[in-house]
Amino acid sequence: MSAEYGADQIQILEGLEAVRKRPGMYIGSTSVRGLHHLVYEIVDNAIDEALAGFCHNINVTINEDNSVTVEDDGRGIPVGINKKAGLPAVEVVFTVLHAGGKFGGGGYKVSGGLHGVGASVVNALSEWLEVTIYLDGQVYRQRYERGKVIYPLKVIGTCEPERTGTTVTFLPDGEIFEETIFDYNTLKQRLREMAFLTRNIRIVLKDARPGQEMEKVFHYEGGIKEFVTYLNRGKNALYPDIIYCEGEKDGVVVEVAMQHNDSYTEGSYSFVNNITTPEGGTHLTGYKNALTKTFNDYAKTNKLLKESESLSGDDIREGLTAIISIKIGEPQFEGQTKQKLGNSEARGAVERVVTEQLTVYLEQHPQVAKIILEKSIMAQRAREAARKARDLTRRKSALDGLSLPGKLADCSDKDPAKCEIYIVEGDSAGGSAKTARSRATQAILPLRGKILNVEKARLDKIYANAEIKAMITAFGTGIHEDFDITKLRYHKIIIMTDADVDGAHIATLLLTFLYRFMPELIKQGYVYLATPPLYKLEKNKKVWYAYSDEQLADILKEVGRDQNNKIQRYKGLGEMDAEQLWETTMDPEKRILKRVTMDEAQSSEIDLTFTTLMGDQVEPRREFIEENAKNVKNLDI
Ligand code: TTJ
Repeated sequence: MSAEYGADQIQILEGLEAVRKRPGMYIGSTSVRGLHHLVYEIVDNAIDEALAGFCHNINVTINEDNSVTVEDDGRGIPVGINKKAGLPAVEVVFTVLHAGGKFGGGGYKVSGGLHGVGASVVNALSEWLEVTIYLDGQVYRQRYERGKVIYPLKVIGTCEPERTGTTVTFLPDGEIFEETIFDYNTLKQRLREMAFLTRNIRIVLKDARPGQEMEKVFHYEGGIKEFVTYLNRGKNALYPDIIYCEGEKDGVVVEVAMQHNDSYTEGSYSFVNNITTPEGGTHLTGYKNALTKTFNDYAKTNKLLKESESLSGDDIREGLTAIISIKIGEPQFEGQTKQKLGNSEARGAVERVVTEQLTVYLEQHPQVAKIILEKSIMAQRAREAARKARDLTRRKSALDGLSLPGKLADCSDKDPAKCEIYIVEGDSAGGSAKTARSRATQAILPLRGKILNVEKARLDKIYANAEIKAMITAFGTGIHEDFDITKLRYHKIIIMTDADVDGAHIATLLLTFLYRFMPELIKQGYVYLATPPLYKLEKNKKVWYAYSDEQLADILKEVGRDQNNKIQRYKGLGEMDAEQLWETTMDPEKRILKRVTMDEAQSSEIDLTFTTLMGDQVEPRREFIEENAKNVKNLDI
């Protein structure tokens, strides 16, 4: 350990010690999410250097020992002595806890750049961290362990004078994090997002771990325009352009890109200083105001709408994919999770930039304007029809009291906490489930055939759909503005479909419906997937069930492979009799349920996950964590 300890150093150590004592305050949590947050904190610093115009390449590598290296070609963190601290600036960056932790209330990220408070936090939470700086032909290095300086900044060699940049490698501390293994795909999603939001930066993500080597380059010359193209991939765009507005007002840099597709759902994602704001805020309000006003004005001026009529914002944004990205010096965040932008100047800035530029765009592109307005007017009519249909059902249920769907075999217990509803694909499987169930607490709702894809249907059609109506009435919560979670009749909503591609597809359609219409059910953890077995193995009157190919292989290894084995491959729930269905999939003592999770912060990634699943028919399973640890141990899902 270097030098004597002055008061400043003691203060520094106390600061980082506080981070180690309450890591959640600084990085949100010590779960796998917090773990990945460390990487973003470091990358943010390099992104700042890119925003300042000095950095063009960022390399992120997951190393063999599960440490991570972040490398940039910026100017290099200054190495000169910082007067106030009496230490090299780089040492200050890594050892002095900057004011106002991200999650600690009080302010947000402040510092030289827009980001950059995180480096000392990452350092404090790392078993070790090494920084290397290429600057003025010298290579500097310093090492820290759990935030403590191991040696003073030293020169370890020379480099070409043109070579500048910063390289940081750190190993997350196993004493702090519940999980220390990085997930390539998680980093990939966020780094891709960062690359879209920072036009022209080139980010290379590498996984160097043996057996899982991967590499991906993110470089988008079009920035957020390309982001919109990416989000609309696999959908049908209504016109070829990406509408793009950019400008600066009152110190707020505004960028908006948008394009409609032929779907009926809106996908707007807003960012402040490259950080996603799932709860929106003033910038999003400004954007929405501008859109509604500009399209209504245009429609009236051009006689596409009567003076007395007007389109709602929702109508105009039906099928619209948009990125709203602003950069602001001192963002203020509000709301419970501090994710909602509060700066009032942001509303005005976005509103003015978008109104001005969208007005010009529409005047110059009357064809595009016409396409959008035709869609908006259709949306308005459908919304009107849906409202009438809903009013009708509301009135009906007020008259009849709550009338449950005819197909529902309800349970007798009335305590929602004890009750479960199985949503079962197909009448025959529904029949077995009705026989098999435990009547007191398990209700069965069989659904016929394919479920309506709510991504591809308008509201009026959705409300007219029998299966959807049955689910809404069975759950008891209502939807949209009527939604009331306290009226939920079952605290477990269990989707039970065949363990094949079709079954996965149906499960995905059901989840899409829940995600779009009753997201609270997923957020609060009420939605589950049942796991029917794939195989039954019989040998000498003994029976095993396997829920994956790997598990079957394991069982075979244990019992031995010989001709006494009778292996049955289940293709559908219908192949099991009621007793087997109970034993393998419904008995609370033995079944495996996977709880469906949704990141509380809904981001473009989640939406993408759903759209991707819908498009590619990938099994939804990987998205879900398992409940029931006792059973899961010997499973490989
Ligand atoms: C500060 O102002 C003078 C020129 O350099 C500026 C700076 O700090 N640049 C900078 C920091 N570039 N890259 C970083 C950086 C990169 C990584 C990977 C990690 C950290 C903590 C900072």
